[in-house]
Amino acid sequence: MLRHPAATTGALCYCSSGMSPAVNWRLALEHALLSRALDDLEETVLTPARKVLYQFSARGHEVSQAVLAQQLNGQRDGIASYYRSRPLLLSLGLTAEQALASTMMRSGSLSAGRDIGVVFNLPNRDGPCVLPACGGVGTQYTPAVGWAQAIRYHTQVLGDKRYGGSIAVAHGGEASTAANGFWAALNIATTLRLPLLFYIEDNGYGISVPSKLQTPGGNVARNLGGFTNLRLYDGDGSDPVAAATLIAEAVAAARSGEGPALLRLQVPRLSGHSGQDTQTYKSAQQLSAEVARDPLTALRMHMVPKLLSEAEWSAAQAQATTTVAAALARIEQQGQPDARSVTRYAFSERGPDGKLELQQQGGVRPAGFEPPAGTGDARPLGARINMLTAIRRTLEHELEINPRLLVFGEDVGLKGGVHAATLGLQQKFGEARVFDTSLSEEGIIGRAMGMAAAGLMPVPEIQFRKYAEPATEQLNDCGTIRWRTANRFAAPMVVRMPGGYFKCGDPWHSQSNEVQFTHATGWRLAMPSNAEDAVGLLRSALRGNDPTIFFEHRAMLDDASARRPYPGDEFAIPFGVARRLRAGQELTVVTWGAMVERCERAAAASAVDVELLDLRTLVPWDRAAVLASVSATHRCLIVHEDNMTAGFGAEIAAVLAQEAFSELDAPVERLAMPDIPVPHSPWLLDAILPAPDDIVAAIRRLASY
Ligand SMILES: Cc1ncc(C[n+]2csc(CCOP(=O)(O)OP(=O)(O)O)c2C)c(N)n1
Repeated sequence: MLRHPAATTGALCYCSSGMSPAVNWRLALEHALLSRALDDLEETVLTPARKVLYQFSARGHEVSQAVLAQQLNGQRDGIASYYRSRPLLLSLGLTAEQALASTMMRSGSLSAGRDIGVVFNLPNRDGPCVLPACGGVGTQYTPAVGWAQAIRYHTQVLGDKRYGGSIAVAHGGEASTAANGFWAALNIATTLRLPLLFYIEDNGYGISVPSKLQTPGGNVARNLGGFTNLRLYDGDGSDPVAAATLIAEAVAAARSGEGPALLRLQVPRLSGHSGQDTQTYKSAQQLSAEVARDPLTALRMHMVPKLLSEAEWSAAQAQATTTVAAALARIEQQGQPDARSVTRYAFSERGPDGKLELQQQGGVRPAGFEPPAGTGDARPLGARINMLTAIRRTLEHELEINPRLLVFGEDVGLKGGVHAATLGLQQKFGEARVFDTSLSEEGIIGRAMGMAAAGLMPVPEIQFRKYAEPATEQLNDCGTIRWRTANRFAAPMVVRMPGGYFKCGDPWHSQSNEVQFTHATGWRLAMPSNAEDAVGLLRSALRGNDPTIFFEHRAMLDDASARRPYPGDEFAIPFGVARRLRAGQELTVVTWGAMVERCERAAAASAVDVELLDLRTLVPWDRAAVLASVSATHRCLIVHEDNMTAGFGAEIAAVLAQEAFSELDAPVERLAMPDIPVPHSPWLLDAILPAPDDIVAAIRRLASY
């Protein structure tokens, strides 16, 4: 057994305090046996019968997880689990029926049949809460960081005593410690000394790849010996008593307020990685050595006869089998999940009464904060301000009225952001609410997800649009949370993201590529073209109930054409409503973002009676306005900055082809960037950006078609 209690040195201590934690072994046994009985049934009956299509056995992992669950008694403990966490979930309240409904994809499944049956979630606003798990290995870590940081925020800023002494737990296998998310989380948790336990079960294999190919020497705990602010614990998970001691020590270390702890427990994986895996990569000797290390056998030796008679042990086993059989009988009666509702809950929805069908957990509303509705009436105040000031002022007001709102990202603190959108906000609201992060976009978005789950409204900044790429997995998984959990969880947040060309371009800072977000389920997307719209859309997003990308076009932040008077602290614009900038009868131009101003100039110079629509939001986009306009003008030009191929213009053109075909007097035309990265030289940039002259030419060409 290896324990490393020193926080700041690399010295490893091969000793244990020997402290015997209070474990309810009978309860641990009950949970472990329940898990084993479920695996037995699924492996021998339900998978061969194709009633379970994707089986993940936790055989070998049960006992340590059942013991860990007993330590998770903080009122607001948050657990980021993975597909082999079912014993932990069963010990935290998941019933055998819920488990079987999920793996058998029946109604009553925790994801309504939408997700793999061991990818769980357990909303809980008054006890240990299990965040929605993902299939992606390593994705669980940075959301756990967000939960841990939210614990600190709730305790220290909001004064919510329920969070006092609570911890976040990130549960993963040893191969997941090779993934980016693990390192992002480790770095943040140790830097900020967050109350987080990395609970790693090392079963020796990531599917078929041995531990020694995941980390040098095969022991990540040993390799982390020099990591500042990390307490390390390492031992044998197939010895229940030794494991219980380490678990108790590691949990206590994470609860101590001195920073994170990492516990690595070696356990045998007594089945294939999943139902399909026949383990041909293990020798017969290895397989039997693993069976000899079965923690349930060791638990039996520990309990019988000291704590339990032979007969009681057998009765406990029989009870688990009976419970699972009874659960199966009930689930067999349950129907398939409702196919008519499978498209529901990609986004927040309202019921027939007009009220939000609120998710059980995630975002400020289930936590009890109802943001004011806002108004569509602009009350312009004072002189025109640029878009940058408009954004800053809106953030400032929303920070004032919503104590759960946090603004963070690279350089957003003292510096006020590299674009200056957050200038002065840290000075006004303090470092807990407006703060710099380490350079990890996965960390920024994953953390935001965990914070949202814990009832906060995170407003992360991605410094430049292209640098959202390291966060792609977290962004995609965040967007699908509501759908994956059938509205049990959601993670409303607003990701501010400057992008597009400026005075010059380059392949790194000038990408727009907004179309990528329109394809990511669950994200709303705003691309304002002026200061007033920026205020209204940002406010709607900040008070909204869905994750939103707020794209701040760099060329517009200080452009004279985008300046408007501040429309007031309650001004909010609903998403999906285009602005008609010019009424016209000969041709419709549809555009958004920085192309709006160019199209306005072109329309004025074209001598054609142009109707100009600024979509303002792409998810949702105002199909009705575009269809109505094109039905009246019979011609349509779409102008965007994003690359031509599969840009959002292609979507609009396809909708027009399908729904307005008989109305068209000319082909729908698109003007966009060629399919190359953005060039640096202004000369080259000008050559490829749709310019007013190009737009005029296209308008005239189409008008005379
Ligand atoms: C990002 C990602 N890459 C690859 C996979 C495919 N995959 C699923 S599980 C797995 C191995 C993970 O092993 P480990 O983290 O040790 O957990 P264990 O399955 O052993 O419990 C792999 C490669 C995935 N789900 N996600």
